[in-house]
Parts: sequence; C-alpha cells; structure tokens
Amino acid sequence: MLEKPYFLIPDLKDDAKFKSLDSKDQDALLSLRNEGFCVIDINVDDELLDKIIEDCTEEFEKAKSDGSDRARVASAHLFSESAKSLALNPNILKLLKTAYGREPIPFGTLNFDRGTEQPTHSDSIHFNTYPYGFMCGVWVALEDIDENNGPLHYYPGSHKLPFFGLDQFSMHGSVNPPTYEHYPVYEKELQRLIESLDLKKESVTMRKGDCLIWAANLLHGGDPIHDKSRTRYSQVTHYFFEDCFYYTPLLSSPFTKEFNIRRPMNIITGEPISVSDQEKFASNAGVNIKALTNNESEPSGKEKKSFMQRVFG
Ligand SMILES: O=C(O)CCC(=O)C(=O)O
Ligand SMILES: [Fe+2]
Repeated sequence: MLEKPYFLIPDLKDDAKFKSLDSKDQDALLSLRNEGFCVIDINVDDELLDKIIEDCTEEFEKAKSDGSDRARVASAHLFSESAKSLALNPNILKLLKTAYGREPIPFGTLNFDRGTEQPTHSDSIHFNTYPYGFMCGVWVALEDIDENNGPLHYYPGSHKLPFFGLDQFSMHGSVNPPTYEHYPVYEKELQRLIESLDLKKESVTMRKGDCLIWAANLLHGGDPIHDKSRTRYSQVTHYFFEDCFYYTPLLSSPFTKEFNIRRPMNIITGEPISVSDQEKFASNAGVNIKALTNNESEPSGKEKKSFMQRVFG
C-alpha cells in the first residue's frame, strides 16, 4: 500500500494509472499536488442543499440560544439524511479514492450558518495520521459566497510545508488532563511563520453547490465577515483514509510518546474503527500501543465549548 497520498507520488504524470484518468480527474489531482486543494463538480441539486439548511435550522437556533450571533452544528449527518448524503456523495468518494489511493472514511460533518472567521490553521493539528497526510476536508457551499460574507481563505502550496505541531513551537500537547490551552499560542506562532515566509493568501468566491477539497496540511481559515447581516451556509465533511493511525496532535506529545488516539466513526458504515484495527495501524506505524495514552476523553464540556467558540466564533 502507498505510504503517501497518490497525488503526491514522484513522477505522477508518468504513472499509468494517472494517464488513464479523464482530464477533469487529472486536473483535480494536479491541483491537489501543486496547490493543496481542488474544486470539483459534484452535481448536487439545490433542493438537497436547501434541505440541509432546513434540517439544521432548529440546531442552529439552539446553538445561538446563549446569545451568539452564529452557529456551528457538529454531526448533522446523524439527524439529517440530506447532510449524510452530501458527506457520502459518490462523486466526492470516487475522487478521494483516486486521489489518495485508499478508501476514504468520512468521519465528521460540520454545518455553519455564518462565516467562521476562524484563524488560519492546518487541519493536521486537529486530525493527524500516520502515515502522514491521509486526511482531507471537503467544503461545500450551501449558498453563494463572496468577499462580504466571510469566505474561506487558504495559502496555496502551503501543504508542502512540514507539518507544524506543538513540538515544533516548543510546546507539548496537553495530554493529561487534555486541554486546549496551547491552541492560541499555535495560532499566533503560525501567523508569525506565515508572515516570515511571506505566504500569499487567497480567498475563494463560491457558487451554491461548489465543492472544494483541501489537503490535510493546507493552511486555511475563514475571512472576516464584512456584511454582518448575511448568512454563509456551508457544510464541511472531514475524511480520513483507511489503514492509518489516527490521533489529535493538539492533545498529544510525540516527543514523550503520548498520543491522544482517535477512533473515528465511519459515516459510511456507522461503525467506529475497531480497537484491534487501531492497534494494527499503530503497529504498522511502529508505535507500541502499550506505551500510549489511549485517551478517548475530551476536555470538559465547558472548556470544549469555549474552545469551539474561539475557533469557530
Ligand atoms: O468554514 C470555514 O471558514 C473553515 C472551516 C474549517 O477550517 C474546517 O472545518 O476545518
Ligand atoms: Fe480547518
């Protein structure tokens, strides 16, 4: 099995499998390789997108009952067949399988009613894998998005940078108790790095139904909302790929060999990755599972809530 995503193999253009793809798929893989993201046509009806918004309305309202001006609903696929069907869209799954060379595992959905204004980050800080890079985000616009309602931004090519975990900024993850105390430092350090490397930001205008896929380590976030009266409905589905060791760097310290292991729920099967598979993947990764903190616990509800508000507004 490939130890890196297929779109990153050396001499991709000369590979027989790549040559056999149609030109749209080839373009998508080259864009992922060179820019760290691609935009694909997933051919969904507006009715499905509208139904997702409708299904989430009550949850959005509940989430805002504390006075917040925006809402983020996690795991809408559990109560909305439409959100689930977007996460399992066959065009997305097919492209991901081709791009990564492994079966995709959709494991989480997030629905937003407004721009997140989320500071720039790499999703690898939340969801990392060994072998490295087997994770991606798939972002679908549920309405038209422009520079005024808080579009997504990214730094093209930044997926080629090394992954910056907490160790690289001289911090250990908060293993025990698991907390998010270092995340603000991570955001600040990353911003300084972006400035010192003079990376160029792009913000993306999208039409309802457009779908953007970003590679795990692409630096991205949400732009400021200039028009506060406007919504920005969107759904993000996060995917892992089969046969990896999955962990949360923010709550891990590879330096001290302590990992906060994830057991992602596969939305396709409705089942979590089994413990024995997780052990197998860890052993494939050369990690002795006995030495790990198999810590499925999360920071306390209160802390998690304030963290999520900080991250997603
Ligand atoms: O929608 C956004 O503004 C950013 C979302 C994001 O970064 C994520 O879901 O990983
Ligand atoms: Fe993200």
